[in-house]
Formats: sequence, structure tokens, C-alpha cells
Amino acid sequence: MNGKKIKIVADSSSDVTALDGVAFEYAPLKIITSEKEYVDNESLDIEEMVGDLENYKGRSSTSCPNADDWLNAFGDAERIFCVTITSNLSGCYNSAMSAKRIYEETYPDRRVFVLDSLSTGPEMALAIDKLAELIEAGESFDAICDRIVEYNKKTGLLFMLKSMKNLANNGRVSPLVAKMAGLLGICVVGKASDEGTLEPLNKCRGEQKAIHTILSHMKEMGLSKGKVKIAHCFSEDAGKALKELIQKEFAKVKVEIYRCRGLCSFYAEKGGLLVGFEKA
Ligand code: X90
Repeated sequence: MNGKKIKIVADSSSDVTALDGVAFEYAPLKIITSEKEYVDNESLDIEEMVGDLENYKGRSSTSCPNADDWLNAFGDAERIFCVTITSNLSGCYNSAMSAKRIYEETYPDRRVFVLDSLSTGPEMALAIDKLAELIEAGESFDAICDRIVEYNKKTGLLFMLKSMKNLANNGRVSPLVAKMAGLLGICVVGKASDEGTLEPLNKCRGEQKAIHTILSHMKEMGLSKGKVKIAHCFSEDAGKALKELIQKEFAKVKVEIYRCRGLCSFYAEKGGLLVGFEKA
């Protein structure tokens, strides 16, 4: 790819807004109520949005970028690696594939690869970091496509949720599952399934129990070294507690904590944690 303009592009559910060393652009999703439309970009005041939504009783939903939005994010890059939220819960992947077809037809010497992460948030962020690493190492376009597909199979996403109201209202989990999370003091721990759906695993009484449960799932799935990314929705303390637990047992694991941006905040809701990790 020597001399070619290379770019990584993702939808805003990855919570990544910029990268060092490699060109990056994101296509924002939108959070919509009858009163307001929130665009998930850097101008979004997430605290204000979460506060508004807490008091708002009407219907709320989200919408994914369309092909034009993706084309804007592609810009004029010649080699594009695009990462999307799971195609099983969102239209992002489909619209990115439409954009890829249009882009490659319009510019026959340019290429776009779209990775369906089958996940979201911090697991997408891990894939984005890996892409940047492979690009900086000077790997070829085709080699990077193969490597990122393999890498994505070796990463996982676990989560802890205190409310699943917005997920249920938008048909992303069954109302029955959402009911468990609605109970006072109950945290639902779950994972992104291999098919890219939301799979509840445990009902935990209290945050401490939930964090320990997340750690034991990570161990079962082969955590030992490598990277962990924790995205929290106003639950930094829980995130830090999990970070400490991990580092006490696995000194070699690098753990990063940050706040969810708009889309993940809407669905994870206050008190939610998303944990992306490398399995083995
Ligand atoms: O296209 C759209 O409108 C976006 C729909 C996204 C729906 C799901 C977002 C989930 C965000 C919640 C916990 C993690 C679940 C992971 C499942 C793969 C975060």
C-alpha cells in the first residue's frame, strides 16, 4: 500500500474519535426522541443526553448512518478499513457495504474492506487498534483483511447492565430478559454471542458480584495477557474496581478505562459497563 492514502473508518458505537499515526474517521449514529435528535459526535454532551433521557417518558430510538454518511467518512482515501457494530443488531454493516459498492464502482482503483465486528464498543476499539498496528507495520491490504478477521474471532465483549429498558423498547432484547435488569440492585452480566447478539449470562445481586462474575468469564475465555478496554456509562468506580481485580491477577494485562459515547450510553444506560478483551 506504499504511497496510498489509507484510512480506518468506524461507526460511532466504537467510542473511538481519533487515532495517533493513522487517518481515522467515524460515521455517527443518532439517538432520537420526539423532542430532540442527538448526533453521536464530539459535540454531543453525553451527560446532558443521559439526564434528558432519564426524565423523558416518551419513545426513543436510534438510527444508523446511511450509505452517504459512510461515503463522507471514506473521504478520498484509497484503501479503507471499515469496522461496524454487529449486523445482527444494527443496519450499520449493510449501509457500509452499500457505500463500499458505490465507492469501488466510482473509483475502480480504490478498495474498501468492511469488518462486521459482531460486537460493539470496546471490542470494536480493539479491532481498530489492531488495524492501526498492522497498517503501521506496512502489511498489504489483503493480509490486513485476513489478519483482522482472525483477530476479531479472538477478542470478546462482556457487559454489565443495570437497566435494559432502551434495549427492550427498541427490540434488541426480549422484554422478559429486560425485566431482570429492571429489578432493584440486579445487574445483568452477559456477552456478545458468536452470532453478534446480546446473550445474558447471569443475574447478579450488586455491582461487586457482577464485576467478579465478569472476571471469571474472562478467565474461562482465556484472558492471560494482552489488552482489556473498559467503557463505562457513569460507572467509573465499577470500571476501576474491575481494572484492579484484573491487574491483581494478571500483571501483564494492559487495562484502559474510558467513558462510553452517545450510542453506547443510550443502550448501556447509567451504571453500565462494556468490557472488550483479548482471549488468548
Ligand atoms: O442501528 C442502530 O440504530 C443501532 C442499534 C444498536 C443496538 C445495540 C447496541 C448495544 C450497545 C449494550 C450492551 C452490549 C451488547 C453487545 C451485543 C453484541 C451496548
